[in-house]
Amino acid sequence: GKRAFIAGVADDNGYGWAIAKSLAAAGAEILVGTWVPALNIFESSLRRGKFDESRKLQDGSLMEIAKVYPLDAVYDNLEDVPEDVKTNKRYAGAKNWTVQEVVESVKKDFGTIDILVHSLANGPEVSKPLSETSRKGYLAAISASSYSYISLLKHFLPIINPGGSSLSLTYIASERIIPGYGGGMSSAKAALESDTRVLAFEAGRKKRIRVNTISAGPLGSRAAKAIGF
Ligand code: ZID
Repeated sequence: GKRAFIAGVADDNGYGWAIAKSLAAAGAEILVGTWVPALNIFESSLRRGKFDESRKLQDGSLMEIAKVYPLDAVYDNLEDVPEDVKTNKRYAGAKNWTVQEVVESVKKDFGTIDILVHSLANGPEVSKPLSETSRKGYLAAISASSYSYISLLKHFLPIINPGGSSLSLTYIASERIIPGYGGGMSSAKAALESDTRVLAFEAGRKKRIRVNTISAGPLGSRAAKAIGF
């Protein structure tokens, strides 16, 4: 069977959860990466059976998540983490959640993966038009929504089995004007799409690994509701 790591699952409403279910139904072993501030509530909801109804697969069995890894994909390693985040109450309780540390843990626990899914994005100024977006907000959107994918692929590449596959989620606002998708999120998706082409070339040459991005349709996820979509 194949093993998949899905980054960006913190409830049962988003694309990450739905993709995990499809992969589980196809027989894959499921590992997820959950944003650190959302970790406790996600794990306790899982444990208390709150997701049991939506864990149901077509054949009546429940999706199993082999392991939940805390992850903050805007930090590549511990040296990147500022002091105020390190000591933040929501972060101090978890450990090994930078991209490099998560990949080291997955390697230690499971050895390799076959499928990497990036289902995460964040744009703190998404509700501001691009022309009113701050430098800080713009760079934060790119860091969380675009570079996070480069970083995950870069660190996972050595432990993705040849012939494996990698996927992210994009949005048509990269190409067309969609008012309301501001804060540099349209730019972040344009970068993600361009990077997908370049990374497909590089990872294909290096390890026969496919790199794709899917332009998603509307889904009432937590992220979509937060921006009023
Ligand atoms: P989600 O909230 O389920 O997933 C986002 C996850 O990212 C959450 O679990 C967060 O905790 C996590 N996260 C945020 N920051 C970090 C971080 N630094 N480190 C680790 N995790 C983090 O929402 P989702 O399922 O909507 O989002 C998944 C992907 O789908 C994202 O790349 C979206 O941009 C993409 N996507 C979603 C939609 C949608 O409708 N839900 C659309 C396009 C792309 C879209 O907005 N018409 C109108 C709107 C849309 C499409 C068509």
